[in-house]
Amino acid sequence: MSRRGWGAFALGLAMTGLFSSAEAKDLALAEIHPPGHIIVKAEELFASRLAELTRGELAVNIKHSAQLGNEEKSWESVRNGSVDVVRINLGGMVKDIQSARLLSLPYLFRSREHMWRVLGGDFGKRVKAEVEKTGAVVLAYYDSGARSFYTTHKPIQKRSDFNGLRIRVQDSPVYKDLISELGGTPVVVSYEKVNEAFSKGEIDGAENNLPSYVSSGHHQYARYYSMDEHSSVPEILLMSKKSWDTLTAEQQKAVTTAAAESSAYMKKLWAESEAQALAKARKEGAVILEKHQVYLSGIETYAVKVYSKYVTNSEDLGVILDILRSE
Ligand code: GTR
Repeated sequence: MSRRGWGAFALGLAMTGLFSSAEAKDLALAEIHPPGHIIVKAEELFASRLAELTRGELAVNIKHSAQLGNEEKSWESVRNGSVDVVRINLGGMVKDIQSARLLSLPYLFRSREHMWRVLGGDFGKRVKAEVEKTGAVVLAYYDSGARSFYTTHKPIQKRSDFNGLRIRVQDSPVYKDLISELGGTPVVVSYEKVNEAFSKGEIDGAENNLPSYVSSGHHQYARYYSMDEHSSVPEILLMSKKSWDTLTAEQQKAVTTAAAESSAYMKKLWAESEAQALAKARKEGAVILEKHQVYLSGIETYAVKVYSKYVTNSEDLGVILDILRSE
């Protein structure tokens, strides 16, 4: 066969997918969690399903443990197109996305089911539309459970326990205001640096969900975990618009399907991963204060003061009231 003939033959094979591995397009996925974290497991499923659905045309390369930088960097990279896919928490997007600001308000959701219903409705569409204006495509939301406070020397049970405490927060004005309202001092530290901040005595506490509390090792420094469950801010999987536009319509469909499947997979595993984290924390010496041991009413009163700052117009007030009233 002539060279030109072989070329056409190879092209034909590539089009049928038989040459797919040679033709595979690598998609880097920025993740701050290490392997073994429930989120990374969901991303592994996303990668394997996407490879299957595209017969090897798209290969996701999970850059875990913040190899590509912290979450703030990921959020920037996905918007400017320097990273293909990122998984971040909506709590870190509040400076740019008003709906993320509203989602971060304390005590907004009563349960995971409540949060999922809200995300599945008009509010979820609003988040998607606001995010997509910034140059990122929303692929899926993931569970992040409820976040609670944990501290090094004494447990938080009531509002006055915050006095004088330096509490690590994500770089979010909502969280900073919450801690100040409660009487503590917010300290912004990126996730990967929290253990260092604990070991240097720069912070007295932090807040997170149980799987992250344990997988990060924070429980080894801050052994009092007070289940106040002050916020439930979901995780989000995003693709840069720049990368999205290089995909064929069929590949885009495969990306959306694989992302939805990975989110459903994680939803199924979430409760179990919380239970495992709780058991591990207890086994390794953490003292867990159950919800009824934390005097929520005192804390809630201060937390809701934050609402008045972030719910700034009647439309958003309507949205928040709808969420609070919805089943
Ligand atoms: C985790 C979340 C991360 C990050 C982290 C943090 O639970 O999965 O995306 O937001 O909390 O507190 O910085």
